[in-house]
Amino acid sequence: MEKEQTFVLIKPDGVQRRIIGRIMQRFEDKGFSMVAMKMLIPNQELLQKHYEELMFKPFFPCLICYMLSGPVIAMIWQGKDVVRQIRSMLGEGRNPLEQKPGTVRGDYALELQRNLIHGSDSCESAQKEINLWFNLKEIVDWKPSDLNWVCE
Ligand code: DAT
Ligand code: MG
Repeated sequence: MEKEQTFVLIKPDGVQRRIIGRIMQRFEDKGFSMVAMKMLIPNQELLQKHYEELMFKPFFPCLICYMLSGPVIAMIWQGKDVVRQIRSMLGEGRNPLEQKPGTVRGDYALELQRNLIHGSDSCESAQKEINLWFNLKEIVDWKPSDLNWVCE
């Protein structure tokens, strides 16, 4: 069974625009399993850690302010090649205007900052982000009953 995991965050605009379900549907349809989920309003400290690599970018204060503006949905998704697959399903490249139709950002977003969703960009950052946003006991170990029909 493929245990690769990735961290996905539906940002405040995704929650306010009521497209949580449609986004999650895409990942379920592909054959991935959700193993943790919670809604929260993140605090500044958590966001600063999450985006620590961008700390010195001029847009950083604006990014933090936007991410603090309402509830988000934090999730862990599991499955074969899930880190790379979900990045491509989001629309890799942060500018939604450059994403293809069929991707989340390509279908639902127009702006660089209001790009709806975050997905880990590597297995290493997935582990780091999962540890930052979740406790071990919030992660559910389960096996979908159709898994043998999805993966060979
Ligand atoms: P991604 O979200 O595709 O992983 P990233 O990690 O480089 O992109 O940047 C994180 C977020 O920061 C991104 O989703 C939107 C915001 N951002 C990046 N570059 C920006 C810019 N030049 N102006 C405004 N916001 C920006
Ligand atoms: Mg990133």
